[in-house]
Amino acid sequence: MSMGDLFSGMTQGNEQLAPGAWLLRGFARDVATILLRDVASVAEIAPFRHLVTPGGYTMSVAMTNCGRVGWTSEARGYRYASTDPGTGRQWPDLPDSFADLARRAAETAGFPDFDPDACLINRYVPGSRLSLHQDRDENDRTAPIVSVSLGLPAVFQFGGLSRTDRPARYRLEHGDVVVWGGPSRFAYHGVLPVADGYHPETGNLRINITFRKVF
Ligand code: MD3
Ligand code: FE
Repeated sequence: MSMGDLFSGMTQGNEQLAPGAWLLRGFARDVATILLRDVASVAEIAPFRHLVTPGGYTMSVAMTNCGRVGWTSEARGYRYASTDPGTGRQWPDLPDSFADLARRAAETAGFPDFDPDACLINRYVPGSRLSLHQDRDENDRTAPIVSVSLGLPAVFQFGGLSRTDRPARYRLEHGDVVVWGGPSRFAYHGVLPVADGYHPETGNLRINITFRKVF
């Protein structure tokens, strides 16, 4: 698919944030209830936890994973592992609803055949934040990352390839999907403290699901 196709056809209404970065407003809205049900099922097997960074800080965001490998943080660093350090068991399978959505979103943004092997689920309460970082623990550097926002809105920061590039800000709402590929794959990004609020589907929570290709 060419850039011209992307601008004229199926992605009409979608917003290109930067080269390779596409904001698909409301792309997951019609499956949000199913996704949230499946998040709850994953969390029954692999409970959300507040990971501690290698620097000794407890993260305000609680996390869990599903898929072949999951992202974890330990004293010796960040890594992908096939077992949940909290339970000692394999991460739960990627629910069909997740795999289907991730694939359709990536294809819409011009990345066909996206086959994620890792899915990180972040849970925010009001005040939770994620400081500016790069995602670079994945070995497949050609695959995009697909992110799905559910529940309370958040202000997302999207910077450049250098930590000191001043980030742009975007409000991400329930059902919004962003695909980060190509030159945007290694951009710095973060989430400002989530404001207090109420969402009919999640109460006072924001849930973010990211799909990654590690191997
Ligand atoms: C841009 N999550 O899990 S999603 C993360 O809302 C993470 O929970 C945030 O950053 C959240 O690592 C942001 C949007 C996102 C995810 C990955 C990216 C943006 C990205 C990777 C490269 C560039
Ligand atoms: Fe990230």
